[in-house]
Amino acid sequence: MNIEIILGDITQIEADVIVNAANTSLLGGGGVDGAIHKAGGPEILAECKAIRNRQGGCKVGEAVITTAGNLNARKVIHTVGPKWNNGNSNEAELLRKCYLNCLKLAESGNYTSIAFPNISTGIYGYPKEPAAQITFETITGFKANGLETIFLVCFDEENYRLCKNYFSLQ
Ligand code: AR6
Repeated sequence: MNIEIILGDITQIEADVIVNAANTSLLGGGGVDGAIHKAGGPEILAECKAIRNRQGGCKVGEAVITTAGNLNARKVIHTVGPKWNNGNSNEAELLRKCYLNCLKLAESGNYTSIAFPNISTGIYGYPKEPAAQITFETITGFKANGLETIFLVCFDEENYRLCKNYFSLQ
């Protein structure tokens, strides 16, 4: 499995699957969620609403899949990261679950490439260093069975530097 760390905007990435850092409502928001819905167009929100009607949104640590609309991707996987609460609310395990459930969902659809943002490290306030460590451990510990390329798309220099450091250790 090939892992690429990129500094940039995830809406510009070409990959089978683009991961969104959503919220439990699946109705959109700011940050990367806002950017993905804006670039991908209304089809994504329409499918999110259908999922909401079926199962009532998405729980923290879980993931759901929709069309990618106008993005250069086949699918968007929406996952909901934990809000940082000083490490007192099982945040590390929930963040790990986000990455893992996205990877599993991508593999179950036979997709070969997936692009992640740095889940929870923006509006949800997860400190970037421990988040990068969890991202690294979860991605490198995943036994891929079809996935060939994982892009980790960092929007800010700090996440980029931290992720570069962790992933260069492998
Ligand atoms: N491409 C890649 N990464 C991005 C982009 C982009 N275009 N825009 C922001 N980031 P955030 P969260 C980075 O806040 O912390 C939303 O309102 C950003 O720099 O998008 O999981 C949802 O609806 C940061 O490193 O998501 C939820 O309510 C990372 O993406 C809430 O925010 C995640 O930041 C989720 O908060």
